[in-house]
Amino acid sequence: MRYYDFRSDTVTRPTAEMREAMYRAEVGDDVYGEDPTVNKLENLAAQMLGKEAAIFVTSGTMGNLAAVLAVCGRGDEAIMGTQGHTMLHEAGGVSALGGVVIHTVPNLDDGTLDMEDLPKALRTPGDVHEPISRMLIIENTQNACGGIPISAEYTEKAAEFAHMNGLWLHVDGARIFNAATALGMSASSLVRSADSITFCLSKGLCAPVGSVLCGPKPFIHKARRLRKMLGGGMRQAGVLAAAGIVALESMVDRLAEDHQRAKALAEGLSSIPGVELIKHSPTTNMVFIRVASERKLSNEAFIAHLKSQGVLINDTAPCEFRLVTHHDIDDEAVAQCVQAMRTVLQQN
Ligand code: TLP
Repeated sequence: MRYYDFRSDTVTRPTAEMREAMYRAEVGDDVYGEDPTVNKLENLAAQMLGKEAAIFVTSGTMGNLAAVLAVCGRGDEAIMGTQGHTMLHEAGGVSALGGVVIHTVPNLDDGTLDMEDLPKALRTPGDVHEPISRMLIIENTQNACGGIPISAEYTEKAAEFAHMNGLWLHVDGARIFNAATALGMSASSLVRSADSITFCLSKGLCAPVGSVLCGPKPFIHKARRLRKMLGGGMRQAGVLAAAGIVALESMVDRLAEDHQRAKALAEGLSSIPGVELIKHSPTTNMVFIRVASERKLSNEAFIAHLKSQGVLINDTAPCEFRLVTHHDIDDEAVAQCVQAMRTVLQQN
């Protein structure tokens, strides 16, 4: 049976061009800095994000963790959203491995952190009772709030606040190219005022593995030691970086197609009685829905019924679900998904 997989854009498989590039990749030992393909990817990424340097890491999670550990010592505090991926889905790594205190601020509906809440989250410098505020993390696109693109203006305001208060601004830009596409601007101008950014090659850009952390040279130098410490020194990683180069050179422009299909999917789904679009979606490649709860269909049963119709989705809360469009989702997949959901809800 063929499954249409809407669970995430992480499920994308490498394209034929990527597999060819991986096969032909020139490699060396990257821990010695001698893998020409990794070096090429890092230079390209730094240039595209407008930062001084970059480091290829195994995952978005490792990129964010290395960034936090490079800036915060044990007992230091990182401010982030209650709906931030670093808070919700990174296994508490910054605290478990770095002894970093997480200070959350609620995300507003539009994915941002309220500029009025941020000053209240600051600790008093010099007060021996308190941790030291060291870092602010924002996420773009903001996944859990709806895949929302966060504007350059907001990022600049957040940076101004951070820098005035001696904080480092890190952007978890796992899907920064989706944000840039939606906002019609370059990724580099979107994150110009941020100190560092992690972005993922392995989501909508279709590379099989990997993310890149970008920032100033001394910070990336620190991150290199941390990557080694975290077990991410990958030796002949050029085989993976080769796919990453294809991702950056030829997969960015097509993200607009995913956004178009998310719109078509949202339109189709919202025409089904009992299905409601939530979280302002879609603004990029994510569609969030609420399915009328009086149906008494558990999330597990709903997901299983859809699976039996060839459609895979994830839930995010009781009666709430996320569907993500990506390279492996074509128009037929969208039509099939809408049809499957209509059938499941008619029959249950
Ligand atoms: N997100 C995954 C899940 O972990 C939720 C997904 O399917 O969306 N930052 C953001 C904003 C992310 O959405 C993700 C992955 C990451 C970081 C982590 O990236 P990886 O999976 O490469 O560690």
